[in-house]
Amino acid sequence: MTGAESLIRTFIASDMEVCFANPGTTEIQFVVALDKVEGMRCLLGMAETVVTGCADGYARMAEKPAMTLLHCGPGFANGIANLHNARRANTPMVNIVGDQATYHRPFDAPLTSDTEGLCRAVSHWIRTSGSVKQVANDGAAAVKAAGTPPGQIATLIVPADIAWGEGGIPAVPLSAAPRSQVSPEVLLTVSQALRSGEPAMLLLNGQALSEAGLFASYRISHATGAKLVGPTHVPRIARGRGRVPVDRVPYVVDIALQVFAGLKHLILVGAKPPVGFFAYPGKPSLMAPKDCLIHVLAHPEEDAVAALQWLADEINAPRLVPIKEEGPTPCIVKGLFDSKAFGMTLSALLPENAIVCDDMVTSGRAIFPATFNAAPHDWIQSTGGAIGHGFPCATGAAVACPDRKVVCLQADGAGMYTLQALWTQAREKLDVVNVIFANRVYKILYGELRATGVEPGPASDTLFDLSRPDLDWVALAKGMGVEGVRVETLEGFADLFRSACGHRGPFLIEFRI
Ligand SMILES: Cc1ncc(C[n+]2csc(CCOP(=O)(O)OP(=O)(O)O)c2C)c(N)n1
Repeated sequence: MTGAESLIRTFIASDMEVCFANPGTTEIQFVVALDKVEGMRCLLGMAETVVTGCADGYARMAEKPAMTLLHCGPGFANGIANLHNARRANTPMVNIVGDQATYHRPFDAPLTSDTEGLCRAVSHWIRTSGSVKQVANDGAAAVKAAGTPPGQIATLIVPADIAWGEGGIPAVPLSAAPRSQVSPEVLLTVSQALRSGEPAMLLLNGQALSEAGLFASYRISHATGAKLVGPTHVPRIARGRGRVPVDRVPYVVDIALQVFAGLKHLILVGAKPPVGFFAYPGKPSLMAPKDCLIHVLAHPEEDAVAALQWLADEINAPRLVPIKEEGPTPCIVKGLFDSKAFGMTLSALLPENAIVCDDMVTSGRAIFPATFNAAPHDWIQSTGGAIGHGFPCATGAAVACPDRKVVCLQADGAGMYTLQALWTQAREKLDVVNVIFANRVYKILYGELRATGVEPGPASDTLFDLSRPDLDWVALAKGMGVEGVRVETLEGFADLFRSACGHRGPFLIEFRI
């Protein structure tokens, strides 16, 4: 058995069943093994950042490690932007990176690079396999590292001669340690802060954004008056009718500062302290007031749900609290695009149990409260600020959950980074409705420029204006096998979205705004 085959057999035994890939010559032995061994579905992404974005969306929805197969240092490097997003989301992922044969490396052939250096930049765990007999053990260790709470990026580099060498031995799967429990001292300190009667807020992330985590947080909020908020970019949140309505920390610093103004206790639950996305002259980096005490109830790797439930019981919060409806009633709004009106319209039509992937940039700023009362759904979003996450993330989510409708809300500039994912959607017949917000500008960057007090000049217009020529998304989608239609009004969107949701398979709506 080759080293590659022993590795693939180990992954299958570790409950990994999908391989998102863009292989090359150094990965040929893996492809041979995938041909031979049953149990792993292969998907091609026609750019590595599509592959890594797909794996991210898949793992977030499948709730288990995703696998990628990438080609040498340059292939991995192409995938870094969405690996960065995945890392920020604590997504469990195993990357197999083929590389030059060990004895060939000193000859410095063209694809030779600092593979370890490139991989280290975004991986929590990294290893280069050194022996055919050991490579499967390395793979089992990689799966364990990926699954270590809260989820990690594990990268195994496999030189070609280790992959093709005979004598591979499949390894016994290794399981990751469970989440650690929050200590009683921490729980008591936080419960005292909540009982103080001083203004308090829970900033929730990761596991705390699950339905159970949100409900326990709601009980605490109900009993103490503490407010609840999520991060600006949520890795995954359970939301919709009957679920706890929680808004995100606003992106714009001045508005975010208002959210935290007057707070005396900020309690982090799987979250980091809230900071500005960027620094701006004269504005603070930390959004919480200087005199606000920051408590950590649960670190990202700890059992946040158990901690929240314990806390809710400890402060005698009732077990059953009716969830108060917030946000507008879903209805189909007419007229031109507006973020809130779009949210209300989407709310009226979103299928039950849908998965929404959000890479909307400015078009989505007011959408969260406007979709509180949609049918129950999960919302996943780019978490690391590297744009071009929506299409691939939606693609991976659709692979993980074939029985759920995936709705990809994609800004046009960001969409151009990874539009090849549409081709993967077409080829795999994935059930995704892609909505493109075609404003034909990098609107956010015009905003950032004007915020400095300067009006755009010829350079900014060249760099931030996406027209001349206008992108034709319907044609772009068609070229990749996805049917698309253009709309210019909310009612036009509503008609088309309703009919797209009545069919299976990929579809694209270009919303000219
Ligand atoms: C990988 C990456 N490259 C570049 C940027 C810088 N950047 C941030 S937003 C943006 C433009 C976004 O434009 P678009 O997606 O059209 O959304 P809009 O601002 O129009 O809503 C760019 C280039 C980034 N965040 N990530």
